[in-house]
Amino acid sequence: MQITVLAGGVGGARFLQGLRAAFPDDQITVIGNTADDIWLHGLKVCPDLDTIMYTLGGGIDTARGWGRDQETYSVLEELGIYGVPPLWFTLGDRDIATHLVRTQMLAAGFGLDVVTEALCKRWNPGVHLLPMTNERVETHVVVDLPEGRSAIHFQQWWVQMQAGIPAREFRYVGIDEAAPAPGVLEAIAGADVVVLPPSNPVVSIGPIVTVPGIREALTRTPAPVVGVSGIVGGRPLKGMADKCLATIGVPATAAGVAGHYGPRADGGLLDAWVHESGDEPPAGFPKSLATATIMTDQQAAANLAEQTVRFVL
Ligand code: FO1
Repeated sequence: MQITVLAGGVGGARFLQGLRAAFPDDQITVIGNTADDIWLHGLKVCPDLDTIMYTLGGGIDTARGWGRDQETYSVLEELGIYGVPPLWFTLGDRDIATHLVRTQMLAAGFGLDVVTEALCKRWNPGVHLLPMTNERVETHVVVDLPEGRSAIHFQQWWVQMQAGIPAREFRYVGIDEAAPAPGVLEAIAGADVVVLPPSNPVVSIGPIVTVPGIREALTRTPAPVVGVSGIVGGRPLKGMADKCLATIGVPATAAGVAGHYGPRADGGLLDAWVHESGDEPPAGFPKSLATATIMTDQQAAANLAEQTVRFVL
């Protein structure tokens, strides 16, 4: 069976661990968000691709859900002593090696898809990890700073400001010029099932489905498309999806997110929706499943992933 998953960072990676455990003999292709990417100290950092690669490859810092395990921070310390910013984005020494390999391969002219494939040869994540596009796309956040309204990089809003000031608007800079990376459209058209896991609907799933051609591929694929809520009882399980949803005027509820993605019959993305027992089912969906969606451990993630796929097959 071909399972295709559109995924962002921590929530998506945890779901993918469960999916791989539940369907060990099936082909899983992941279309990873790259709008979180940031150039720092001359290095291309791809947080969502790396979180998926490290998590499934066994190299993730499990406490944080991002970055490497057994990490050291000598380079960052030295940058601090040199007084070279930014220092608010914690890059560990092992993680920097990944960005060095990626940056030199990009400089040699390889596409991000080829770079990601090369990095995955070492990590062997057990899924086929594709960037959503090879072109540079960055989510910038419009905020009101003392000096006036400004657009800052998503990571600065998310990490340095901890999303502490309201985002007036999210802009996926470069997305109009982006094309789906090689293999992306085929992975959607040829899937037996497509899953939108509990990743951030605005800054993770949002950019992926905005890459020209991807939304159309999702509405056209013969495969059932099923979404999983990352919001339980009106609260995001991880991250700050509620702050992002407020910016686009979507209620921070499971039903609100389902409505935002929309039922396929009305031109939306989803055939089915999986949400936490006790949360409101979404209106207008032919199929919705109420179950345990909190991935407290790998078994819970595997149970959720298995139910999500079996529910629509
Ligand atoms: N998140 C933080 O909250 N603080 C950090 O210093 C930080 C560094 C970092 C370095 C590499 C990486 O791959 C991810 C990192 N993240 C950090 C997480 C990152 O902001 C998020 O993973 C995504 O961008 C949101 O999904």
